[in-house]
Amino acid sequence: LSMNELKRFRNEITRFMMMYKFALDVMETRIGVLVEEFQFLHEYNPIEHTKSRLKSPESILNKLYRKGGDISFPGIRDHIKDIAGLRITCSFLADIYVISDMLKNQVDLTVLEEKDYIRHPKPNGYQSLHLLIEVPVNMSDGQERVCIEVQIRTIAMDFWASLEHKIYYKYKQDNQTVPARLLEELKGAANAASALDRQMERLHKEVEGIKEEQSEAAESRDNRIVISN
Ligand code: 0O2
Repeated sequence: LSMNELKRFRNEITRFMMMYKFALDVMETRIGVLVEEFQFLHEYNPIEHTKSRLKSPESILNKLYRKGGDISFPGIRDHIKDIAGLRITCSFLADIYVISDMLKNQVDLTVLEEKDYIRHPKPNGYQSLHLLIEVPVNMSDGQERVCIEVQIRTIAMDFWASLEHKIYYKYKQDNQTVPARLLEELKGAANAASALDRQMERLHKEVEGIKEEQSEAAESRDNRIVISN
């Protein structure tokens, strides 16, 4: 390759990756807007934190190689759907579906695929809601529709997935099979995380119910005062 060709190629890669970064920026802004409005209406924040990441060119190429796609920009676009990833960690189980429904209701976003590993956990116990979402990004020469992977989960699911990833990393890296006892224990830990999620959700609903009763009681007290005046 000549120096000029090399430069052109480097610019193409940079612009290609920029598109995914912009798509993440767009999504993060939208999530921020939803959360602020939700907090105003319901007096609590359903999101603990969000984290976005761009896949490195090296792991894009590794994945492309595994999937058998050709090394071209359209090849990468078609085969690798998680170049841009956004992880949303929610407080309670129900919040996951609230956030997912709010995203689905945005007319210019297209949900290409949904995988519900909460209703149908993976055999190892992994839980999360995965959405592949096409996001409009306005570039100088027109609009691009960029696909990003959104993972929505609770703190307990995130805790399990992060540690499972760390525990398995060594085995996965060396292509070794994971010992059956480890698999079983991690599945047990996933069940414990899931039980914790259900317990916290129940407590949250109980407290919400009490708050609602209190505000209804206060409202009817106020009404009586108005009438007696
Ligand atoms: P990273 O570094 O987190 O991005 P594909 O995406 O095509 O490879 P698949 O199975 O269709 O394969 O995708 P799926 O099931 O939607 O899951 C992809 C991502 O979900 C993974 O990305 C992980 O982030 C997460 N994930 C899925 N299963 C597990 C699991 O068993 N344990 C943990 N800790 N995370 C999981 P990457 O690319 O593997 O990694």
